[in-house]
Amino acid sequence: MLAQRLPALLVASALLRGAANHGCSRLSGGSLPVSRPPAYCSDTDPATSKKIMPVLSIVIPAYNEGAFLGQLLERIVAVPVAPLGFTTEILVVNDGSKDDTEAVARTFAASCTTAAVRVFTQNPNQGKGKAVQRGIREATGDYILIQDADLEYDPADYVPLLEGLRRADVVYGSRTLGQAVHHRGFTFFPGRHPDQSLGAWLAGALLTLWTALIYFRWITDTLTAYKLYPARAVKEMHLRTSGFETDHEITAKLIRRGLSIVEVPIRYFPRSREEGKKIKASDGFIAVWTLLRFRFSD
Ligand SMILES: Nc1nc2c(ncn2[C@@H]2O[C@H](COP(=O)(O)OP(=O)(O)O)[C@@H](O)[C@H]2O)c(=O)[nH]1
Ligand SMILES: [Mg+2]
Repeated sequence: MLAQRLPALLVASALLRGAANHGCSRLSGGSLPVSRPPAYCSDTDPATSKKIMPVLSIVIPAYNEGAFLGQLLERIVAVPVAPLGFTTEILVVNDGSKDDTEAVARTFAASCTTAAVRVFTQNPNQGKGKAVQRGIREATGDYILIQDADLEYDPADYVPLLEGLRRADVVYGSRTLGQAVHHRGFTFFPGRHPDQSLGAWLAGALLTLWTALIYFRWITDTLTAYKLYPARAVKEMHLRTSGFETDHEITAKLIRRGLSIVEVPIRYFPRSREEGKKIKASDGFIAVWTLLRFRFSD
């Protein structure tokens, strides 16, 4: 009985610690704990003495997401990142889609006047990881944010993600912490969204424990799609994987290079397989192997 409940209890206690460490009240506002100067505000043009705004590159790997992409792009350009000191560029990487993903992206790029939108095409389909790598190569910004092409995440959460850069080199959006903030009360499955499958929740919890075991880092949501990296750190990596596991390869390499990672709570709106979800149970096993593989090799 205890053995059955152990993962849930471990995650519960860690969530509480995580909430304390990570400042879970961020979504509801409040002042920023400034323990380090915000790296992104530091550059000044020596000729004009004006602040140079750092560029945030938003990389969108998209595979058959024509139904969601247009609405997503509209939501992205509506996010007020300028008050945080950033300008943005958006890079859509169409990963060999068979639907109208490419047309939706190009139509938006042609009509958008408020942000630079660039569209790249991989043919044939090569996997999410390869699409992310194309985006990383093409990005010209100082920071790279990965944004899935569906509507499971809310671009409004760019604000807490960018604010997280005041506290660490790398920021991950945690759905687990987000649930702890938004859905209080007792649950056997802490951090689980009511519409998230038990299997997906369990895979996430086990990956948290696995990462803690082999890297000594507590990351409540290793599977999150919202990951904000310093461009230089990921551009110099030689990435070897091509699917969903590229996320874990990058996490492993960031930790091994000594970069600090902070998590901030984010919202999550899980979609079903019928609505287009593509990640499978087998990707969980591949994630476990990937974390182990890059613990000892590069
Ligand atoms: N499955 C899959 N997804 C891809 C591929 N290339 C890009 N993606 C994108 O990867 C993102 C994540 O997919 P999703 O099924 O929602 O997985 P999850 O959000 O990680 O659970 C979506 O934006 C996909 O369009 C690919 O080759 N295969
Ligand atoms: Mg998704």
